[in-house]
Amino acid sequence: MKKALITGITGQDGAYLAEHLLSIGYKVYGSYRRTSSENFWRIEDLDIQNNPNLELIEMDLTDMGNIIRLISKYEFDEIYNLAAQSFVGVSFEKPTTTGLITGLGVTNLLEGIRTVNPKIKFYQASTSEMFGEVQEIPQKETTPFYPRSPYGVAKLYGHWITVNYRESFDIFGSSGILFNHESPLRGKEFVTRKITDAVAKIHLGKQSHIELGNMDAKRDWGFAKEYVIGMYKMLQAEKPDAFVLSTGRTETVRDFVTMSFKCVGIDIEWKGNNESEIGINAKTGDLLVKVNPKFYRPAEVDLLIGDCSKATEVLGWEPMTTLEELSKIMVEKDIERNKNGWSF
Ligand code: NDP
Ligand code: GDR
Repeated sequence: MKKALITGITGQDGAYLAEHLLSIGYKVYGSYRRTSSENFWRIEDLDIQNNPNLELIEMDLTDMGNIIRLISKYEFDEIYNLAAQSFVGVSFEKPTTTGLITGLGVTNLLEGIRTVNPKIKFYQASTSEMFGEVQEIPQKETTPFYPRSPYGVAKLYGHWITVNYRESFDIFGSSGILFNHESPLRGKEFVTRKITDAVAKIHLGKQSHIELGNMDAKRDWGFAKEYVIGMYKMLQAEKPDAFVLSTGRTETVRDFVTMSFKCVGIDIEWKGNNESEIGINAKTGDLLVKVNPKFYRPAEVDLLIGDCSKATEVLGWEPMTTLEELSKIMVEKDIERNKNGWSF
């Protein structure tokens, strides 16, 4: 039985990856950080919390001694590093913390592998945020990086240190350069889930409207459940490498709002622009969306669109779910949750 460690098991991708690895016969160790209250709602939602092959262990990414002891104790075959301070907006307010966890945390894990067992395969959760300011359309593995946030900069460090340990110490370290991927397990601070949760609440009469930031930002959004399979495939490939996972389609935040309201039968009409833009119900004239500049970022990534042909060719991976289908899955789940008074 193969043994995998997933750091960040309490996050969106950690939960889906655990579900996938368990389904193909892995023993999965999910690491989480010590907090005053437990945060396992995602693995509960996927109903894997009582799976005998899932073991939850406490691990602090910023503590190398702790990491070395755990790697020695459990003898993992594969480590998937998904833990991070992952919210771009917050990284402008907490750049040092973001650097320590999202950046240096990667070195701590790689040092653990180098020290205990260099044969352990390592997956690093890299990101399209490393592309940042547009250098090329679409973005692929060879596109130059130009990060636009402390998060993007920290991830770029994690990306290159993985390459460096591969070249210096022959460690099987691969990076998945994943474009935005969403699901009903997405945290509500991220824009898609913020939108689908608000649409559900507006539909149920629990909220009047939603306030958002930059409506013109364009993202390449896919379905998280499919992206974690790409992570697994990267560690089964013949050799370690970097791979883009994306859909090849980009839409604005505004488009995603329009799409999500359509799921509950509401057509939205857009008026004004920038800070004065609003979205109203085309039938009733009710205000549904308002721009609030407090959600703007000090520096923005305007346009992301990925080319995943290398992953398709080498790994046989490709995205399946359209953005319309994804927004429907998310809105329907949020309606169900809001009806049940569920707050995550
Ligand atoms: P989430 O924000 O849902 O999950 C992040 C995980 O990291 C959580 O389990 C969180 O724990 C954990 N974490 C945060 N801070 C620490 C810390 N100090 N020590 C240990 N663990 C910590 O992210 P996703 O699941 O969406 O993303 C997974 C990874 O992939 C992240 O590294 C992210 O940056 C990256 N990524 C994500 C993309 C996406 O579109 N989703 C795209 C590209 C890359 P807790 O629950 O306690 O907060
Ligand atoms: P992103 O995702 O920054 O791309 O990072 P997020 O959903 O936070 O933002 C996407 C775009 O929407 C704009 N936006 C808003 N964003 C938020 N969160 N809230 C708002 O109200 C709002 N209004 C407009 C943002 O400005 C941005 O342009 C995600 C994270 O999962 C990262 O960890 C990951 O690396 C990248 O995706 C790929």
